[in-house]
Amino acid sequence: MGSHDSVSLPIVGEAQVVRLDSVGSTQDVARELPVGSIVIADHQTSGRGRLDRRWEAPPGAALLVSFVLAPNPVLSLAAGVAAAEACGPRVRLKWPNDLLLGERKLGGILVEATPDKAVCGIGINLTWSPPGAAQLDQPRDEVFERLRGKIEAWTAAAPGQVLRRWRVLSATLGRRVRVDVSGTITEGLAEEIGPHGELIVDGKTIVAGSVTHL
Ligand code: BT5
Repeated sequence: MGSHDSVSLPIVGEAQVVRLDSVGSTQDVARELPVGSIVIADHQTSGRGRLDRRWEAPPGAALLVSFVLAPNPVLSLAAGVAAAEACGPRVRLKWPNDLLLGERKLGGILVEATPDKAVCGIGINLTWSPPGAAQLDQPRDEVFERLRGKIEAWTAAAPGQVLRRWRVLSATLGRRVRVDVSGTITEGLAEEIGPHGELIVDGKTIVAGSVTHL
C-alpha cells in the first residue's frame, strides 16, 4: 500500500480491527465488513439497544464494540457468556442479553443477523453509568482483549456447552420474573433455558421479550 492511501477506509474483504473515535453506531460500520472483523469506538452518537432503544455512553467511558461473526443459533447467549467472563467473576447474565453487576445493568448485547453473518454488538460501562446502572472500573484495552479471546472461544463452542455455562452464570433462572412480550405480561418462575436460548416461565416458552426480576 502506498503512503498516499495510508488513511484508508476499511478494506472490504479482509477481516480487521477498525478503531474509531466517533461513529453513529459500531453496528452499522461492522455490517459492511467480512466475518472476523471487529469495530471498536470511543463514542457513539446513536448507539442502540434492541427495539430501537438507545445505548448511552459519554466519549471514552465505555467499551463499545461490534464483532462480525458467522451465523450461530445461540450467538446471543454465547456472547453473554463471553462478556460475563471477560468482565470478571461477579458479573451475571439476565435473560436475554443483559450483563449485571449486583442487580444493576452493567452492559448489553445486541445481535443483528443476516443469512450469512451476525453482527454482535457489546456495550460495557467502564467509568460512567446512567442512574441505576453499574460500571466496571477496569481499563478498556484489558477488557477488550479478554473479550476478544472469550468471543472466539465461546462462538466456537458447541451449543450445549454454551447453554450449560449460561445456566451457571444466569441471574434469571430460579427467579420470579415478569415478562413483557409486545405488551403481553406474564409472571412466573423462570424455570429453564431451552435449546435455542428461549426462556421457560411456568412451562411457557418465551422466545423474545423484556424480563424484570421480581
Ligand atoms: C441492550 O439493549 O442492552 C444492547 C446494548 C448494545 C450496545 C452496543 S454498544 C456497541 C454496539 N453498537 C450499538 O449501537 N449497540 C451495540 P436493550 O436490552 O434494548 O437495553 C437498552 C436499554 O438500556 C435502554 O432503553 C436504557 O434503558 C438502558 N441503557 C441505555 N444505555 C445504558 C447504559 N450505558 N448502561 C445501562 N443501561 C443503559
